[in-house]
Amino acid sequence: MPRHRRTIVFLLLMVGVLVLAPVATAAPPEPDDPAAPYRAEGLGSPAERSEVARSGVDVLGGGRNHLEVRASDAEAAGLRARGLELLPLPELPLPRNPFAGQFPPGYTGYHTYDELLAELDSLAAAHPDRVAASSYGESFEGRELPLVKVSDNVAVDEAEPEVLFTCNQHAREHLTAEMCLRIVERLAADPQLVDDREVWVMPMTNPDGAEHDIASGAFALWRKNRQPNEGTPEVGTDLNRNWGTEWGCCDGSSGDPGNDTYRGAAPFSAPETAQLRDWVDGRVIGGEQQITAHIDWHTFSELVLWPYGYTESDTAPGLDADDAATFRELGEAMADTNGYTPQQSSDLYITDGGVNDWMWAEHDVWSFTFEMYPESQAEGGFYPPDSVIERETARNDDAVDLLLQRAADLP
Ligand code: 0X9
Ligand code: CA
Ligand code: CA
Ligand code: ZN
Repeated sequence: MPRHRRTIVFLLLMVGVLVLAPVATAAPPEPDDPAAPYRAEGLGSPAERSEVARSGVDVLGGGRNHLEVRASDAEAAGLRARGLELLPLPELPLPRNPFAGQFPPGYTGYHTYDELLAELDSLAAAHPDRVAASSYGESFEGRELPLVKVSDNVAVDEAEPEVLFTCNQHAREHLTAEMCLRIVERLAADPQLVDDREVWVMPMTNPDGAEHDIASGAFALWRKNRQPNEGTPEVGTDLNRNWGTEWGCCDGSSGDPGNDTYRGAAPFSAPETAQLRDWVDGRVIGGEQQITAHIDWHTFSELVLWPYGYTESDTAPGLDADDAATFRELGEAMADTNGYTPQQSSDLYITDGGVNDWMWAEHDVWSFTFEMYPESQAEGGFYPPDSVIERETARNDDAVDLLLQRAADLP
């Protein structure tokens, strides 16, 4: 190519880069789901709510008489054809993010994965006798799965009741990572609380998904992990449908890799659930599971939920009437402290392959799901601004303390 032509080609390339680059960073593509939020009214029974949850729509949250969902036009028409009343909800005015990979303005109080690890390290450095930061494995994309132990004599495995808190199985539920972080901070600062307890915290059990949710210029509304699904372009498994107890039994999850509640190709097919399982299995020492109680934190709807999720029955194999009564009593006592609504998880809608069912069925761990703030999509849904973090995580301090207290004398 003659020299002047090369120059022209070079100049054209430069112009292309200059024109395209700002477009690529300032206006990233919309999430590829054009669905809109709705409130589905008049769902007075768990069966009706489960039916809607099964229809393929993205369930955002729910309560005693309703569900909030994201539905495409076709899905909304289908639900209406079944006689359902669908009220459009406001689309959140979510900010665009000028800094890909960071939280946008109004959200910078939330921790990215790197910021979370740095915070855990600095807490461990500040309280070396009470806080130990480590990892229980690696995510699909190779991120360390963070694990924190908080206890007196933290380096020693003492004969103390052990309690586990897990956060952020669902990527877009960022407030939950802040909840786990607060638990670590508060227990680290108050030696009395962990004098005779061993508290384990997994603040980000789905780091690939959480990072993906903030990776572009807009929140991705991402729920699952980031594992590819063989033979399809669809990415991700819903970690809270991938657990091995009654996996896929009851139409409480999806077999479609494109669905938000895809259960995965097999129980524990996600490295994130498999390694969490292995770690909990490893807490069986001398034939005895050391963990007595567990909360898996989610957003949103302001609920306290307990097993089983796979069946509407209050009792089922491994969960008798006494167990059900204890779950209810403890769940209600915790809900009394934060104003959430307490119920068996299947009273919301049926889910199979959820973590609570496995924790109880496999290890007799008193395992709860807390669905945090807000109550509704109308109050921010999965994306409330960082100004609520302090208030809405502190709201659960008493419930956490109560669970720690009760962990000593649970059956
Ligand atoms: O569906 C879930 O996994 C949880 N709700 S969320 O909106 N955060 O995705 C609820 C799990 C509790 N179990 C049952 N409802 N059965
Ligand atoms: Ca200890
Ligand atoms: Ca111990
Ligand atoms: Zn969730």
